[in-house]
Amino acid sequence: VRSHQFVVCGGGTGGLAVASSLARRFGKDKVAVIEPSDVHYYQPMWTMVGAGIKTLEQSRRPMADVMPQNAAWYKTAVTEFEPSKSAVHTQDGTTIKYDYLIVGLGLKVDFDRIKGLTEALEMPSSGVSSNYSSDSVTKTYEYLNSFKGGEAIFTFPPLPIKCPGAPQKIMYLAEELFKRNNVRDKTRITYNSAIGVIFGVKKYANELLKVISRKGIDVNFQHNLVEIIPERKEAIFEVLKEGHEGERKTFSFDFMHATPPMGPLDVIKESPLADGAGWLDVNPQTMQHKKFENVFGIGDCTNVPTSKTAAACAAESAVLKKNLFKVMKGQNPDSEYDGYTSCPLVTGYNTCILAEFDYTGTPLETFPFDQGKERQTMYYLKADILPEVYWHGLIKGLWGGPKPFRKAMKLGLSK
Ligand code: FAD
Ligand code: UQ1
Repeated sequence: VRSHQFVVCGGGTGGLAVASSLARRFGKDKVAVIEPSDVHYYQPMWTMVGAGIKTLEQSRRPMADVMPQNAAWYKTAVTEFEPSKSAVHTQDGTTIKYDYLIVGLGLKVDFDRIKGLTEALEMPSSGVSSNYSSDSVTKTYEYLNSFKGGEAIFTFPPLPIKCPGAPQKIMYLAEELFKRNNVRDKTRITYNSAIGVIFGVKKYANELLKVISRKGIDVNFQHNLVEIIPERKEAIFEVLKEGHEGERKTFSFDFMHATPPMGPLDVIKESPLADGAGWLDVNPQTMQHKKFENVFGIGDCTNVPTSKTAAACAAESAVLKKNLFKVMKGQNPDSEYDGYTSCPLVTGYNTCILAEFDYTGTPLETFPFDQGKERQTMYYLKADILPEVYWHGLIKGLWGGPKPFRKAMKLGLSK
């Protein structure tokens, strides 16, 4: 049995953002990070990797290089939470006790829930790819750039998923690439989404519908991918519309970008920390666990009702740290997360709509211009500036989101 003042589960975006600050502030070995992976990925770059703008290597760092120096790294997976004893158990048989626990395990990208998908991703020349895994993201560009025309299908699963903009961003980039490669006029592009809207916030949805109509993309809402038959290059969708119960439609494809359904990790789902749906049950304002006062959650693994993004992790990390320090002093955790999240909706090889909004779905924009418009500046922010903010700011615990800039730009008049 080992013990540390702080145990952070997961060395992803949220885990590192918190662990880095705690390790700096409290010193050697007060903080433990439990993380089995050798590498850390900047996943927001995978849209750009899929489009051939960046390489997979550019999105990757050795875990040892991003792990805070002062933290004790347990290179193993958490297998059980025992919050009543302030303990976690790991794959290698260690029990680690804590005063404070921070859970940032991310979510499960559930490729196996679509029959035939894993097989299709592994089969050479299947024409099926997905930006949602490091194993398949490089295939996206290989298939897109060698595409000779035909049917190109992009899918969106039932919510919640991480970065709900990503399944359509790659489609806009593909459309431009097809044009450049002179195959656009031989191609039908279809977007099949399990949900009923293109984007959850009306302001941005309206602009995206214009992009879709300009690019001549076919959209089918309430079409949920359930099966791929790779040998026949066919995909089966269930129609979720009222009055169409049980209806299935088969689409032939030459290329398909699949976004699999996502859900909570089993280790959280099966623990006393989960809500009824299996997500980490935290107070959406404070990030503190609803039952265990010495437990906090961050990022994709939590049940906070906002879009799951790295941008959300940034804002959550600032609130979480403030509230953790309050709780440590026996004070009330009164710093409030407003649900801030952001999605840089890349609409082409040099344009982007920078969506930013809160729990109520109200735009909460950083810059003093209308971010609903497609802009080149926002493309460069996404492609070249945000990666630096991530590596040098967010995962070092030094970037709590753009709120201070937003307030400065709006002369203190913004939320
Ligand atoms: P993660 O960063 O996924 O980290 C979870 C960590 O936990 C991992 O290191 C994992 O190895 C570890 N882990 C898992 N199980 C265990 C276990 N049992 N024990 C210990 N450790 C474990 N966000 C944006 O803000 N902007 C974007 O443009 C954007 N685009 C995206 C595009 C794509 C294609 C994808 C896939 C994501 C995108 N995101 C974007 C989302 C963003 O990457 C995630 O929301 C963010 O990384 C979540 O951070 P997290 O810490 O919750 O989880
Ligand atoms: C952000 O802070 C962040 O984390 C570094 C992202 O993840 C890559 C984002 O995509 C965005 C948009 C933000 C918000 C930052 C600004 C400057 C608006």
